[in-house]
Amino acid sequence: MHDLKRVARLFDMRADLVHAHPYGSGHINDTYCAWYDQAGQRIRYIHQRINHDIFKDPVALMANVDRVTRHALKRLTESGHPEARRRTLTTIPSIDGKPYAIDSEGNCWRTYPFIERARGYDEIEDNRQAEEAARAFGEFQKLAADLPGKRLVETIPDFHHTPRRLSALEDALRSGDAERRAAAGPEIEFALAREGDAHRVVDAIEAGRVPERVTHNDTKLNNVLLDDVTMEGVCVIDLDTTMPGSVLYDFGDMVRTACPTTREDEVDLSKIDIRLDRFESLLRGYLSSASEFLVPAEIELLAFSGKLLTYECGIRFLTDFLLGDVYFKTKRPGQNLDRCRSQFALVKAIESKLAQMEDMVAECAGNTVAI
Ligand code: ADP
Ligand code: GN1
Ligand code: MG
Repeated sequence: MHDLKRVARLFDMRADLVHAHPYGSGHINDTYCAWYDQAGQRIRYIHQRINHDIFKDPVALMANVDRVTRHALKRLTESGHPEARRRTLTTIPSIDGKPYAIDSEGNCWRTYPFIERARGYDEIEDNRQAEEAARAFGEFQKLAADLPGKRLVETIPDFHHTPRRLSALEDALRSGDAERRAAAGPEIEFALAREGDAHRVVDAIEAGRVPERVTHNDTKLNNVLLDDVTMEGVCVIDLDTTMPGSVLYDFGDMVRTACPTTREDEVDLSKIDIRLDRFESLLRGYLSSASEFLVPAEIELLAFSGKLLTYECGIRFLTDFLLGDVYFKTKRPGQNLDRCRSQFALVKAIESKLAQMEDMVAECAGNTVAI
């Protein structure tokens, strides 16, 4: 737990800190919910320490976030949206007017208003939630599409370059712990056997068939907050990886997190399957906002992207397990290996239903766009 009183003093808060506590279930940053008193009214904010072991240039990252959120707010206010500031993250400036503040230990902090009456779901409860979340991510991509100015900075280079993720696994096999390597034998074999899949999307991007766009790149379902009452997707959060990418990375990660029958670290692999009804809801929601800008090559790869991103995430958990759990936060020993196993079980489930998923894409896209 950091000293939040000191953090609060770095920002232009206009209210007094009452109490702060760790918040959320993110794997990367240190997030705190902080209650403030403003002339007798209690309001809360999010203070977040950016993990600078993972994001090497937090200042450049915050320049991205600042550009994207200002652009979103401009569009929302221009359209007369009555709750524009609930529909996008907005940064509270530091006392010297920056969208972030650096503390005396060199940590980079940011502060967001707390988005009230909404929450993110680690496990989706029904199809409506999946549809609304996917629609919100599609809207986010649409909004980012006309972001003015230069290309956004790549906050983590090659973030979704699956072949390079596989190379990183091969490096970890050489340098990682021998005992852990022995424990993960079948998973290592599984990962290496699917090398061909790893290339499919990056090859399509390199060939110019799939365009580079500004994408979110971390569309885990708990990175969109859904309204407590209407279930509408109100605000896309966790913008650290918003940068040049492919819509396939975004849609694929939605499939990975919305469609399985279990949690990301489920240990009973017999319970893991992919829900096709949920996949259909995701598709419907996503295409309702994204169909107007998607090109045929992107649509053709939508179902496959679910398999790819699940495979890639499994590789990343496995690599981290071999390297001693240095990247993803863990709550128990072996959690990254459990996460890897569940991702690979999901890959298998997707493989067995991929043809059906592809038919669903063709049908749903045929109803919404002319391809
Ligand atoms: P991480 O990169 O570690 O996943 P996130 O930015 O996703 O960090 O934040 C962690 C959690 O904090 C989110 O899953 C969400 O529950 C909550 N959260 C983050 N920002 C806000 C906000 N502005 N309003 C309400 N909740 C938020
Ligand atoms: C991390 O930050 P969070 O918890 O939303 C990770 C994603 C992974 C996800 C797996 C910057 O997401 O890429 O898919 O864990 N974020 C980063 O749960 O690496
Ligand atoms: Mg998150």
